[in-house]
Amino acid sequence: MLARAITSVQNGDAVADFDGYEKSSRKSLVLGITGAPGAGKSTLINALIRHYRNLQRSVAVISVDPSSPVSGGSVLGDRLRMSEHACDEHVFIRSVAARGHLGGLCVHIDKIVRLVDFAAWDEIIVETVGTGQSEIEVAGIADISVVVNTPGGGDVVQALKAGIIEIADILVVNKSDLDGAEQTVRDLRESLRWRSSNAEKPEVVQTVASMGKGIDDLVRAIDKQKKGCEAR
Ligand SMILES: Nc1nc2c(ncn2[C@@H]2O[C@H](COP(=O)(O)OP(=O)(O)O)[C@@H](O)[C@H]2O)c(=O)[nH]1
Ligand SMILES: [Mg+2]
Repeated sequence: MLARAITSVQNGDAVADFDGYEKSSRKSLVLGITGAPGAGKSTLINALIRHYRNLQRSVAVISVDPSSPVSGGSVLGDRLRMSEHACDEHVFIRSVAARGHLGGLCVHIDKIVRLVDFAAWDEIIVETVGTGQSEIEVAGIADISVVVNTPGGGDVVQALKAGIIEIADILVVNKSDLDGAEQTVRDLRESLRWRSSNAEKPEVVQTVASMGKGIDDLVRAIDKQKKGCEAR
């Protein structure tokens, strides 16, 4: 029913079965996972799903596919990365196309998130691919924004340029099994000094998503942010 309703939203059709979803108040916090293609977002989400399922919590994941030639295989890739949960009825995974909304998120992403929330999932995760404006947009939808970086590759410089550091609640250095991870952590911490807001500095967490390492640290950082959201 939810999958069908999302399709209706995407097509601009009326949504059956979810009366009043647009006006209902949000129940679950939305976790945004953003970062460059290949940073390991889907692998990280797979590990998070595993964690939340161990706690008997249901998880819905919305992956925003940029539909660009560069990352054309991302829909398949995301599914593949999370396939161990494909048969779990308490896990809902849906890819939505960004559909030409230039460099940004799917036009209806806010409605889709509302629908998912209305359908009462405990954990809602939104994955966005790309660098730049789309991350800023997802931050507007997410209650907690996790920005995924990797060692080397100039990610930090890119992130700074795009203003991503500004919107991050938590910074992850994934692929910390690769050379240069410590340096990337230092670069990120350094870049935080330039953050304009007086708000608490985001935590920098190291992970090796493909091996499930550092997930506990990430969850701890997320839980801390959740407490902050609930207090507000
Ligand atoms: N070495 C290493 N590779 C990883 C790690 N996490 C993910 N990967 C690999 O990085 C590639 C891209 O991962 P994916 O989760 O699809 O990235 P996404 O595009 O950000 O969603 C895959 O081949 C993963 O197996 C990690 O911690 N270390
Ligand atoms: Mg992905």
